[in-house]
Amino acid sequence: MEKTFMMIKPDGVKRGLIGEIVKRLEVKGFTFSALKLSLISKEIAQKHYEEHLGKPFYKDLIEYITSGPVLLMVIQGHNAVLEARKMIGATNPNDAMPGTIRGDYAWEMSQNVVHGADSAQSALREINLYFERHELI
Ligand code: IDP
Repeated sequence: MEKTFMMIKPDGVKRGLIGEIVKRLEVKGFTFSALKLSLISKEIAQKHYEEHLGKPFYKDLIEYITSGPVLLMVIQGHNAVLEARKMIGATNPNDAMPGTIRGDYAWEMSQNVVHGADSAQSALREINLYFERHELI
């Protein structure tokens, strides 16, 4: 079993998509190691997205991700990182296939509903950034 990190971003929470997205993950067969509604601080957001520092969209990205509650998730399953990324779809919703979360629910790159770690290494880094050890079941 592999663990990965996912987040329902502020636009997803505001639009009432928590249930839809959690249901998709459950029906697929993922199990949950942790689920937490949270308001992310600027400091944590900057750590999460440090690879994008200096890019034209960086400031807006930090403002958006800290603009409202997010749902933080640690999910587990076989090849969880890859399988979750497949379910999420392409970063740009215009390129995301129907049937993927972004393909079905998002229109804009800057408001693309969900985040999923892109490698096992990122998953570990992001899980440690958002969760204490005792929060993981
Ligand atoms: P990912 O979320 O699919 O892993 P990343 O390249 O890590 O994609 O980008 C992180 C987030 O930054 C994206 O989900 C998206 O919200 C935002 N982003 C990435 N590139 C752009 C862009 O060119 N314009 C606006 N927002 C962007």
